[in-house]
Amino acid sequence: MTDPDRLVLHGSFTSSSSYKPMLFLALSGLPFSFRTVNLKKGVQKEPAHLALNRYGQVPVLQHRGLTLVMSNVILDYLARTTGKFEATSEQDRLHAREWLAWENDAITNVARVRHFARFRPDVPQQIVDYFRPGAEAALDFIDRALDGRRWLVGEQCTIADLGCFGRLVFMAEGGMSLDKRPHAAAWRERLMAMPGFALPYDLIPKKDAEFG
Ligand SMILES: N[C@@H](CCC(=O)N[C@@H](CS)C(=O)NCC(=O)O)C(=O)O
Repeated sequence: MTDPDRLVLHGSFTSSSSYKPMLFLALSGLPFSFRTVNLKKGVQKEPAHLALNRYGQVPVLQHRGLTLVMSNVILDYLARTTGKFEATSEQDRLHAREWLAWENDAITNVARVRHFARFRPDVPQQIVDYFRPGAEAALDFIDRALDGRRWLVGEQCTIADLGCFGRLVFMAEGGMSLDKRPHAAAWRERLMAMPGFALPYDLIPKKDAEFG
């Protein structure tokens, strides 16, 4: 009998969208179960997974009889229900969600370029070239936003930081970097110094796993 209070995250080790809630859980030290979804084999399009996620994607979080999809909805839920990585004022809580909405518009270009580079050699170069300026502009925007700041919102790390960093984490696989973006690079160092931090290939298992 599954404990309804136990968090269950369905995801994939190659997925930045899965990494976002996975990073939240790892940094929080919360116990959870991980269920792997093999994207290469197309398990995300099979009826059992579509019953959880109508979009045929990862991640999915199950908790207390609820089924949540969309990584930023999951981050919002985790922050609200656990109080971790939540901003302290109502204005900052709204700002954190504003960053997540922007991330979904803009940093998604970074994920797209990386996706084509890593998984879709069949995609014509012109298509990748179309998305690359938007990806680079998103990285520049984050860098400027962090000039003089430790975190995107308030004085502490919030879901805004985890969501934005989690989505851009695979940028090197798409030929992008923070090398000439010192404020964003320092922010990444701060994240990487947090207890429990790990990069996706070290954090997300290839098999089902229990954490805590
Ligand atoms: N907006 C969604 C994006 C989810 C997404 O793109 N997931 C990818 C992996 S990062 C996926 O499941 N791809 C497999 C597919 O679309 O078939 C979120 O934030 O959760």
